[in-house]
Amino acid sequence: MYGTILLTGKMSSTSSNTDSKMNSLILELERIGAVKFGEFTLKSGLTSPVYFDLRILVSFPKLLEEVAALLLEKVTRRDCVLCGVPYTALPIATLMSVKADLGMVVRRKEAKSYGTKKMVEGVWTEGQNCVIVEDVVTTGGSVIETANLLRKLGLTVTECIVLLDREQGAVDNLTKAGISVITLISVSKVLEVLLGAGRISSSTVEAVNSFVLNNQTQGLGADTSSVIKTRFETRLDTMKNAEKKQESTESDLNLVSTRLMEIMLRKRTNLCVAVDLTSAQDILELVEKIGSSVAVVKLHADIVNDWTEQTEVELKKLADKFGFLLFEDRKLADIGNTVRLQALKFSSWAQLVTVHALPGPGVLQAVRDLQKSGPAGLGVLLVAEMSSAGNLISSSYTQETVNLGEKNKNVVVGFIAQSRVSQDNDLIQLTPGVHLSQDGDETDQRYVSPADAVLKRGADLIIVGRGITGAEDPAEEAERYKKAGWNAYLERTGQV
Ligand code: 5IU
Repeated sequence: MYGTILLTGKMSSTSSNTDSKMNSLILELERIGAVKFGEFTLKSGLTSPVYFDLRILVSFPKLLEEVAALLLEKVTRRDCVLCGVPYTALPIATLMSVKADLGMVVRRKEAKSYGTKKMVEGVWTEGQNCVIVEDVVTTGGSVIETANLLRKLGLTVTECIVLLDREQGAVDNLTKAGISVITLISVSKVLEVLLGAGRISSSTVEAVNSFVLNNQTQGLGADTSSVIKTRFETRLDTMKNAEKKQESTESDLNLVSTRLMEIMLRKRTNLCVAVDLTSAQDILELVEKIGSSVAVVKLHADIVNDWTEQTEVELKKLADKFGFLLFEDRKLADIGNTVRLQALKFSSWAQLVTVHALPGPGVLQAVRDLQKSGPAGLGVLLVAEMSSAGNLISSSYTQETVNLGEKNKNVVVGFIAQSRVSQDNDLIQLTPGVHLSQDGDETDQRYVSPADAVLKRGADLIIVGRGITGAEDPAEEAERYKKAGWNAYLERTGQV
């Protein structure tokens, strides 16, 4: 099968020759199951329609050798040592090292607890070049981490050779970290070849393309002010560290708000769309159109005439595909036991729910009890203020609500409010009553613009309903609100 194996490290093949080698490599990777399509939960918690498992290459020595040979063709310098990022790239780098007679260094995952406590094994000279070898890159984070360690130890790292790029921003991130990247295969190439060979359908191609597009990681906040970055990233870091130390993250942190912050930064959006439609089909069609623009989709399941479990399944699929949270705006307000039973009805698909603080702390305890039932749990948004004219919420009720939220950050994500009710940066403010061209509706709704909601009222996210759902082109309108909301957010947080 792999009769002609190139191991000279020279650029000896013509481009069509290289193309056909690449095509057969992709077909082989799919055949052995190193490339899979379906539904896969990634480390990040996201569901991906494609999965690359190159760890299994070690069971296919000829293919492993071919991969090493093709990667070696990309290493142009001979004054370097190689370093494979553990573990998958280690055997690949080893083969490359042997065939090209280039030295290798091995990075440990954990420092030894005895002897020299070295993090990197091997011999090198101060300033010597090191080329990193990696199997798959998504954010490029592991390569950057490896490069930083090697640099600390005196090696010069400017280059990385990658077998497969998921095209989600790694090249950008690595370039910014001073590492130039050469990739052998991209996700687009994989899709093109497998589609051409009839191994996958065009709907699979579409699903993967959409996942890649909606899950870009480059420059997390490259155009984001340092204030938002500090606010959100401190939180994300705390979360990751707790996870690493396997500490319980239940006590003072809330997974849903971390996920929400992460989505906002990644998609650069602070838009929540209120999809107040009464037909399930209409809802799904609309969400498909606006999915790439939003951080949150807000629903009232109880206004939908034909809501079924299938609606929940389809909504979850869209949420995974586009990367947004589902928010059931139920406004729970009963005693704990009833609230627990009510929340059980939607905790399998929603990650956010509105709650009135008026029953007291028991209402939060009821939701907290359900936190473990969903993949990311259920987070509470307390109704601190309302947009409707003549509403009965008093300033002392607002204050009591805020106090309750600030004391229960393990279950409370933030507030629905018309002004900056809390100074606690861990809590997120969502502001409804936002429209670009109207002051109100024919009943009691009062509107402000996205810019005013963010700049004057302190919204972290704007909630927009009919401004988008009633537009002729909801996709285009969602983009317009997204831009208006995010630009205002950058402006505000840059000024703080
Ligand atoms: N909503 C408000 N105001 C509030 C609260 C909730 O408008 O104070 I609390 C909900 C109602 C609707 C959405 O689902 O937000 C706003 O939709 P329109 O943008 O279509 O008005």
